[in-house]
Amino acid sequence: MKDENNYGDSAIQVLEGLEAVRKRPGMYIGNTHIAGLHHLVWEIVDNAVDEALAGYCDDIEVTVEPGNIVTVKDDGRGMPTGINKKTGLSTIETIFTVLHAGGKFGGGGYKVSGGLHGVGASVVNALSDFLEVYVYRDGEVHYQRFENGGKPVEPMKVIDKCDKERTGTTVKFHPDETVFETTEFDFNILSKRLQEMAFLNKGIRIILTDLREEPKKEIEYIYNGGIIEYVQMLNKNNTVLHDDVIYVEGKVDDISIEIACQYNTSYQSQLYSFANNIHTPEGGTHEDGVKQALTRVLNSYGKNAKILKDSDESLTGEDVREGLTMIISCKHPDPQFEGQTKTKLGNSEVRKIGSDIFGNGLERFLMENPDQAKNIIEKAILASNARIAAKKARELTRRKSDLDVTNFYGKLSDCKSKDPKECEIFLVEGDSAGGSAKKG
Ligand code: 1YM
Repeated sequence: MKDENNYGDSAIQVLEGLEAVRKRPGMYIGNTHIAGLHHLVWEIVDNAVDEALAGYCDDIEVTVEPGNIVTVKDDGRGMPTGINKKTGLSTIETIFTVLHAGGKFGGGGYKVSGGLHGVGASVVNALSDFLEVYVYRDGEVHYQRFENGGKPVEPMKVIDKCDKERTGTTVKFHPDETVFETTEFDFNILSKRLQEMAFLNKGIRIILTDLREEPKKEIEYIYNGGIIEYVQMLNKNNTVLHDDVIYVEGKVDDISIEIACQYNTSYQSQLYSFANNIHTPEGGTHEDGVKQALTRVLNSYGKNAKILKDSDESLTGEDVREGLTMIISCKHPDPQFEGQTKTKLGNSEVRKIGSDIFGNGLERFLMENPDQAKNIIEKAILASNARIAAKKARELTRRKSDLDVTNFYGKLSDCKSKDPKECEIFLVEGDSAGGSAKKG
């Protein structure tokens, strides 16, 4: 999958300076606590992942050195090294010093891995006390260093020759201690997110190395099965209901969606959705569409295959999600994030795309695997029966206690006096009309 839209040097737009980022870092990276600190790494890793998704990069290395210096290295094409027409600066300097440069707003490249505040390399530079970039391209090593919140020490220059075959980008930075509450990177936060990135972007190899303590820690993630392997990991401590993970993918108008799911014998559901590699815990249209299709297709298949009887109630969304482990990953050229925490996908066209693609894929899986289909539907029927039985039991208990309450309160009537001393509750003896014979 090569990105034909190689606009390289020309499409970068000049918007604002880095001072704005330093004044209000929260606007760009959420906060200046531990989460914001790690955002710096995600922004640089996102650019490398985009290069991988464009089809040019296989390996991404993230290294934390003593002193919390982070290096992110990829083996992509290397950032463009020419002069940018609009800024008159090298493209590299433009990417690192002009807010919103890097193509996101240029209309040329399509940046998939935009973080929550995906504004890229210049934000990281603005919030670092130093940043260095090395670009291996055309047999040369191009280099530039920035200090003190993104100020170039000198223009980009060629510092060495390299093998013509060698290409890639390396970015090394140290977060500004006057900006962040802490500048101590957390190995677990880094490794968890990098593993998630490797699951969500199959085939990319991501290596994390921590050199801050002896012995060094190193961990490598590569999942050729992508989200299929994610589901298998989530289900590893469960008994699965069918051996094959159901996997469906499709693309409409540059919007792609991938779904992997597998039932286990538990009663919980583990459903995680993502849009452009960002977790969407508030759900959204991608999740809605897929959930709708799951309920619709299991009901229709169940009826056609006579596993569900005509007299049976339809399976609800909750019935069909019991014991389900599912990953949904949507990639959209222009994602709209909504909700309380901006972690809900809002693009309305995605609902139908998700529903159609997953619906067709699931139907096909059920037809091709009738035994697994039967297990799945029978499990949902059990969930449905349990739900119906629980509802009946609830209604029965409620009716019984309603009866008790009516029996008691039916015998009460309001007091007539305004004087609190006289305002005892009157029990009405005898007649149910509650009119006459009142006793204190
Ligand atoms: C360690 C971080 O940033 N890699 C990276 C970035 C770019 C390219 C390749 C790239 C993109 C394009 C063409 C294109 C970027 N380029 C730009 C811009 N790794 C890291 N690797 N050639 C190279 O999108 O057309 C922004 S990022 F704007 F110059 F194109």
